[in-house]
Amino acid sequence: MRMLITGFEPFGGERVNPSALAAAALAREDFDGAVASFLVLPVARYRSIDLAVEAIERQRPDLVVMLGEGGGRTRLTPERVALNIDDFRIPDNAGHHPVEEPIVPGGPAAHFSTLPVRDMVRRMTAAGVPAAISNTAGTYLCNHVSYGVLHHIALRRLHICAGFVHVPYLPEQTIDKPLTTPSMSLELMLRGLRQGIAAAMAVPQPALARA
Ligand code: PCA
Repeated sequence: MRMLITGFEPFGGERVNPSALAAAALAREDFDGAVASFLVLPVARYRSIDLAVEAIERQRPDLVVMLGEGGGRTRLTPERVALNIDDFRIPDNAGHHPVEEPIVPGGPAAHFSTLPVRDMVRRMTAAGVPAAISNTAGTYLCNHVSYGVLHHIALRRLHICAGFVHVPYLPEQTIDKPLTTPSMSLELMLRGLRQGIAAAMAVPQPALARA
């Protein structure tokens, strides 16, 4: 069983991105002998999808868990869906600032995550980690990469279970933010994400069978 975990580089004036730290830490862990690798994606339109797809084609993982910073969120949030729209609130790190543009012109309006989002949330909360299903990943890079990867998997009919999980800010990222800004320690994030990955690994065959 092979697993690819992605995170993002920092953006929006932040010095760190918790998703990259979590991806790197998780890839070093042992998940029942699964071989895990991680990739830190640029916050750059299309280049991010290209790099993720390239890694998928090279590694042919059974499971792809994409992580991103969801600043302002209180919980780990597995995303149910990715929309075919780029509507960036701020430019990406490469200066792109699309407004209401499709990611894949003519592509389906949305792709559902193929991760077991409900089981993931159940296991995360049972382990004492705040988590909830999210019904929108926004319209920035996280939604962009999620849609791009799910679209590639659908088009190529790959037997890969894939989806996106947003994580809150780390406590140290909130120092210069309003008093009520939520955050989560890396330790707690990892505890929850381990449960999420275990839930995804429990998805019955042939969903996880090699293509
Ligand atoms: N979060 C952003 C993009 C990169 C990241 O970590 C988002 O939620 O779209």
